[in-house]
Amino acid sequence: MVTRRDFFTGAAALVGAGLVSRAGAATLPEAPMMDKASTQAPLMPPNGRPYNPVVTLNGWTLPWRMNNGVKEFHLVAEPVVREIAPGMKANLWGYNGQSPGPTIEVVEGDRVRIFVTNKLPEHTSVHWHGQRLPNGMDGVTGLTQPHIPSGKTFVYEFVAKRPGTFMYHPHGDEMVQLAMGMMGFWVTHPKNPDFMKVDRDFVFLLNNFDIEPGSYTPKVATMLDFNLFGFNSRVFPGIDPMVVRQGDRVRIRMGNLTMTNHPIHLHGHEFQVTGTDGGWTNPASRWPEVTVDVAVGQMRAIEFEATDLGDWAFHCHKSHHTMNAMGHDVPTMIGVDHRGVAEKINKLVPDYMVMGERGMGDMGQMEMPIPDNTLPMMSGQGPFGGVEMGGMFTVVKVRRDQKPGDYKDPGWYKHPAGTVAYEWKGETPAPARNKSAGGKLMEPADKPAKALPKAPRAGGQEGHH
Ligand SMILES: [Cu+2]
Repeated sequence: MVTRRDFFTGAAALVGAGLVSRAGAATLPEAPMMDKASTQAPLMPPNGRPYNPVVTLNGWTLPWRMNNGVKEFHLVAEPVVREIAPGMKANLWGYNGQSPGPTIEVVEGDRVRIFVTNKLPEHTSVHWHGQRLPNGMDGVTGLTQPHIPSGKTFVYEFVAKRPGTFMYHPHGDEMVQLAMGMMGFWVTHPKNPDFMKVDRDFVFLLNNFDIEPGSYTPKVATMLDFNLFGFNSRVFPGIDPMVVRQGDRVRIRMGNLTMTNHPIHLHGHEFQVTGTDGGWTNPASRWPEVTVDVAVGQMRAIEFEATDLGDWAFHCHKSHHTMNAMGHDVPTMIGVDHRGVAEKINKLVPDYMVMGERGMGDMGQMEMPIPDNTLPMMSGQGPFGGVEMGGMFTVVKVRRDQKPGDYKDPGWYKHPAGTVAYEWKGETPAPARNKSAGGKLMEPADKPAKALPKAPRAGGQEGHH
């Protein structure tokens, strides 16, 4: 962590470099770039006040420079190429080489100066969602500041007054710029690093895109019918797992800049909502949940004790949000017997194939030719076969031997013998069912299977008559 000595040597070096009285007179801080879409190690603060850094899922934290006690960051708004998952890239707009932009981490009470250079083909601005700041730093084009024209750099400066969970995004031509991926996370750490301390603190934004299979650029006028849903502009199986050590207290912070709400669900553990973009929740107001709905423009911080070993699914509970682009225009064919139809069509189109007669589960396995630069609608291979998921899905991996601070993927969970659902190898006669006529319950006619437990019958009246 940061020592007092680091702090003083850092400050001394900057004072030696020349006194800077006004931001405008200073040289621009360096604008670090990122060219990878993988999760980067947390940035341990090299100077300034100490804090416990967050881990940005499939993202990174922006380094800063100290300038006379002011933390200076440099964001460059620009077109970027983002790998959405292996096999698909998208032409997005973002910051410093990626979309979303880098996470900004500061400490409560820090004076912060952010240089924003606009390399987009149109004007932009940056709104610092949730912050208490001077009105003129709020980033609403036309209302609180002029547009930042292409090629220009603007300076934002304020004190990070309130600790908590925030995000940033443009507030000018917003529909287009959000649809193109312009957004980033912001965490203001508490002055006291022991306040609400956790062992792992993951952050990411929820995204939606409408990118036609085979194309690279999102459709910017789409209102609701998006075909890609992601965490930090990645979709499963491109989203990294969140790796934790058994017994860790884990925080996951999410912000929603999509056009719809996302009920985010964790398997195997209960959590509490400990924070929103409005601040930490009052402990007396918390209750246990396994799903939290994150509405548009909201942020939620959830916390839980990682008690149970395993690979626990973590996903949006809207099932079409755990599905990639190819799944969105498939007709429902369940129960449609199209043997005759296929035969007739095959005479005209030899390769014609009908899909989905028995559900779409086969499609997760199918090696169907798909256009370039898109993803199968559901994919991802697990240790037992196809996971049949896409979009907003990843895994919380809880391991006994994961070292503190180690986020490396430990591979699939090795289940202890006898703890995995298994196939029944005995007889499987037709289950006993009631023969109801006109809603009247009758005595079961079929003999119940010898070894299988009786299936409860309609009405749940078993044993009550
Ligand atoms: Cu969702």
